[in-house]
Amino acid sequence: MLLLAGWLLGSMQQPQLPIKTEVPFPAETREQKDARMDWWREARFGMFIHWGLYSIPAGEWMGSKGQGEWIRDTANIPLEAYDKFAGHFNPHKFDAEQWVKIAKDAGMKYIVITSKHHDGFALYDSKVSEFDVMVTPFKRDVLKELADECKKQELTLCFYHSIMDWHNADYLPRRSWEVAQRPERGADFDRYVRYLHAQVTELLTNYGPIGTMWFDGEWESTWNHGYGQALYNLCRTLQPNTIVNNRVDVGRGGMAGMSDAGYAGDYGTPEQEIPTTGLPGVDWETCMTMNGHWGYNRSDKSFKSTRELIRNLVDIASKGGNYLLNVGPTSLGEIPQESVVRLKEIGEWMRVYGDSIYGTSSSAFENLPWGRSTVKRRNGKTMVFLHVFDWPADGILAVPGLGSDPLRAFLLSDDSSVAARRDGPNTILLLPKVPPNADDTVIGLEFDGAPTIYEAPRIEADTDIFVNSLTVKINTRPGLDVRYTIDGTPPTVASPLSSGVLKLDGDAVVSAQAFHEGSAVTPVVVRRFNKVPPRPSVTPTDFESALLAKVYSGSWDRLPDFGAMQTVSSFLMPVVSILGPMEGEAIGIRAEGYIRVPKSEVYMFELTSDDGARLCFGDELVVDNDGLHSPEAKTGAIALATGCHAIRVDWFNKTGGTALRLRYATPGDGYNEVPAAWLTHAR
Ligand code: FHN
Repeated sequence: MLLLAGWLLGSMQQPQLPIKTEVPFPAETREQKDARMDWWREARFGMFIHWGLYSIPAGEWMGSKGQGEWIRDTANIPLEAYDKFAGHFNPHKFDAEQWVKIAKDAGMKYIVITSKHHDGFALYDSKVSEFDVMVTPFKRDVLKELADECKKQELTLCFYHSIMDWHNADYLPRRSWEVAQRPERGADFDRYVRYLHAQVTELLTNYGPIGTMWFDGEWESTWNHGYGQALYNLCRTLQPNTIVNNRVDVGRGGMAGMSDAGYAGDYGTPEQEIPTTGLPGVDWETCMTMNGHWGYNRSDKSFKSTRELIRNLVDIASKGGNYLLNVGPTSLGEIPQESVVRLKEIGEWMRVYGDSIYGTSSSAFENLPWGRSTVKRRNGKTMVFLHVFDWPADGILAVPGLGSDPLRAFLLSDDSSVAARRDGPNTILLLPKVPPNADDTVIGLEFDGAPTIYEAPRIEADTDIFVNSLTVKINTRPGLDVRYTIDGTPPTVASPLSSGVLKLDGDAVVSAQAFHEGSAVTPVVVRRFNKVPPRPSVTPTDFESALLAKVYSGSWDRLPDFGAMQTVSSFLMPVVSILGPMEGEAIGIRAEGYIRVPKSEVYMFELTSDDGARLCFGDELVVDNDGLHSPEAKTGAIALATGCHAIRVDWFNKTGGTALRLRYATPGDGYNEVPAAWLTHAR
């Protein structure tokens, strides 16, 4: 088959690019990139479609119902057995016109569909693969039909293409459980990369203009920056205007989705999460399922409400991002009714309020207690859209920190005017008692030019507790007087001016507010700090170095009570990290012992894990990072007296990658690994 690939590549005018290079695609100016990204930044909202052979088992295998598009791996289905699904793929209800219309009516502007997921099955007529839709009873090129419909209905078509491939014999590594049945002998990864390039060439040659190439599965050890850069270059060579996500390369930092500098990719891809703040100057898109699975799972009825989906879209747009909302069609080719209903309702909202989403940029306000805001500049004016989630029962809405008076304020639902007046640091809007839309009613404020918005001061400190003393920073704002109190009373123009740093020796309630020309112009911000006694140390008598780790076997979505379970094995854990006995899937550990700290202080702990983990001191839970997730860190703090303290780390991995790391910091210092010398256990 690969000989055929070579011949076909020639016939497809495969550009003669290296499959590995560190040389980036020719640089483009900021203006050129802005022009390339313009449609995507305008769009803000797209449909993700995960569809393939995995829709046939629909999440179920040998009695297990929790599977998804990973079913071949998570259910350890041998290649031969999985390939048989191809003989049953006949989605006679597939209707490209209907799918595109559902997306369009929802207010979505682009569709990203899996041309090939990790299982290696191509949803299109690939001349370089025998594992595609043309060998199924269906025998129709799904992507071609979607491309034609997207053109007709004026949506942009994009492809998700997996770098990881569990079917192609040249892809490495194999799944750990199938190495015996599928030895790696004879596999040639560079030959696989040429195959990957050939398929990407087909996708960017035969289906018209493609908006984005959404790569995925870049995290395994065989993929590297050289391959990633070359694949990015290929896409941009074939279609210079296409946009390529950051998963083409290896610079992405886990599910948070953003890349380090120096790696290929035009935008970040947070997954199943929304960044806590906007990322100025960075293009990013949150992808998210409507229920708990990307691929169709017939048992999973845990669909997010329409309200939650609308508010996610608004929250993301208020931070300058795009929302790629997923549907997982059935093996018959139908988008699940639960998704259809939600998309229809979102579309009803978008028809009224879409102007406050499309082409907007991140919020002018850092924090609005009752909702979000988006901003759009148009015809020399600035539109500030206020998204009110929590409607005031009395119809009086306080907008904090607005230093300019709007030319007009109005409800987007009917263009009716809204009365506005100033009250100290707030602009007060007088609204109807009943919101036009309970999920999110949008108020437009129109300004001549950019409005002045005063950001509330920030009270910053490593922790809210301290043992000896604590340094607190109250940031100042250029042109503003930031004044503060430490007794819980609101600041006045007579209160002390913040110099930026405040040293606390005892409990305090710190309040800060910004003043301009003697008038308060921001809300008061408040933060409580407490001086606490350190947790008394213990004196273990007979101990030796390292934590004692007990191993458990099972498949969990959250940490179980290991204490009530049968241990499979045990080992010594000199540092809190992924060690040999922890490699693999469906595994858990409980590591227990003591940590010896050198001084009485507040210790902040950062626990990074994939999947879930928890850190306890005795019965006190200090860090909770439980749940199914890719590598992510959570932090917590505890005051400890000099000496030994009982410590316990629980961790589990269900499937896929693993991660476990524990770091510590004390106020004012950076995080460091917990030294092995600090860790012991009772003999
Ligand atoms: O492994 C894939 C998963 O199946 C799904 O495609 C998501 C969607 O972004 N991406 C990977 C998990 O991060």
